[in-house]
Amino acid sequence: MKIAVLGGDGYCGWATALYLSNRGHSVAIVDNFVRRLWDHQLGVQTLTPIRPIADRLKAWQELTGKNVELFAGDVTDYDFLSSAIRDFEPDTIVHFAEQRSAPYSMIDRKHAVSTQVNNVVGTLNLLFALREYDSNCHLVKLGTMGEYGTPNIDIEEGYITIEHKGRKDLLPYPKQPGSFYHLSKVHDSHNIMFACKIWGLRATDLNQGVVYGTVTEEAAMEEALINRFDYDEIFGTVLNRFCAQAALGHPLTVYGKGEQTRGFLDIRDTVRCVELACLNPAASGEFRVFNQFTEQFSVLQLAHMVAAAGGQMGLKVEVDFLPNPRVEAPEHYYNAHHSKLIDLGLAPHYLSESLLDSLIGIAVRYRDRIDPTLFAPRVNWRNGSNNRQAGPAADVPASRTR
Ligand code: NAD
Ligand code: USQ
Repeated sequence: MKIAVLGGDGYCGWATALYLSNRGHSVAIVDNFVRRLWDHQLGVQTLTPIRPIADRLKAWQELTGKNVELFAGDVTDYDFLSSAIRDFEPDTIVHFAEQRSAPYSMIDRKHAVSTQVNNVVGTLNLLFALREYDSNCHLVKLGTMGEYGTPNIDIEEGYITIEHKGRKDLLPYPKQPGSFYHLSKVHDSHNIMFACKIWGLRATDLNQGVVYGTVTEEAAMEEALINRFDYDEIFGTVLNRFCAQAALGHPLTVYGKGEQTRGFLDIRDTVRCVELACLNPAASGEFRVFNQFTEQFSVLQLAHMVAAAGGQMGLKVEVDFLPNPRVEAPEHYYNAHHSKLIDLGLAPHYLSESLLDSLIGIAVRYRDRIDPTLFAPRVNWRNGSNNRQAGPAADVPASRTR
């Protein structure tokens, strides 16, 4: 297949682009590298030393003989996006190119607005570009499990049958997201569903859980292909952060009592799920939703797993309970269904099998690059625009230097 990977220089996108290229698909990356700019502005950097995109693509070409095309530009620029799509002529477009951090979107008004403009406008542009180019081209869009929030009933895969006053209907599952970032994903979902209905587009919304790990077969082939591993308070996701903290002997930063439960998956399963969605496209006019995660854990369960695995590696790991900077249910029911990707052939990698190698091992290897001042959470959901005073991590450009 010809597959365009929007956001292909990012964490999920880079792993996906290489994986699809390695499986024989013809791949193009579309990215404006704004994520590298945000890191710079915030004074943070990935634990792993990622190379510039030109070096990455050259290394891949030299190693495998496979060419991944690059279209450098902003998906919120419609003329750029539509011409890139017409030039490459993809069968499928995988859309990762969004601002994806909840804390970033909660820094202040400016960051909330820029997150929603970047994400909602980019996706809207893509819908119009698809209609203009070829409505048969399949859109595989990265959504998030956080669109649903934490309701006191089971979470279904996208839709729920509701009976009301004697009548029944199959309706989009209610959305109760927990940040302006997560809200941007809900707005995207609504726009995509509407475009499928009116223009007959075909789309799959992958409501992905929290991704962990950095090692995929392709990214591990050579140092120049290494993927990013974020551990700072803005872009670091919880398990990656805990592993970096364990590697440095810093107490694990559990927010609140750590009873928040979420769906998680290994990055090796992210790439496989995307491939499965590409190979089994939605029907014309169909807006399909898959819940993309493999296991669910509470934050405290994760902390205990990291402490136990770290202990086996000779690391002394303590757990710290910090006041939760986010507004989220301290304790809640969580049972989210996730069978559609398994039905298509996903064979999950489980956390208990990968934690040592893929996560703590990498964190220990690059331990000298860890800046412990990036661990403390400074962005507080309750502060509105006052997070600009909360610390250098919250300001742009950052005064924080390493
Ligand atoms: P990332 O920040 O590492 O990568 C995103 C990439 O998109 C970056 O390379 C960035 O430069 C690019 N980008 C952003 N806006 C763009 C624009 N306007 N034009 C062109 N390129 C742009 O993020 P990630 O962790 O790889 O996440 C990718 C997608 O997956 C996001 O949509 C995110 O919401 C979703 N997701 C991620 C996770 C996770 O745990 N990382 C979990 C669930 C869903
Ligand atoms: N948490 C801690 N300690 C930390 C960091 C986080 O206890 O040091 C807690 C948070 O309070 C939250 C949970 O861990 O309850 C998950 O936080 P996270 O930062 O790992 O993940 P989140 O903000 O939800 O966002 C990440 C990605 C986002 C994606 C989402 C999937 O950054 O792009 O959409 O995971 S989901 O959570 O399913 O919505």
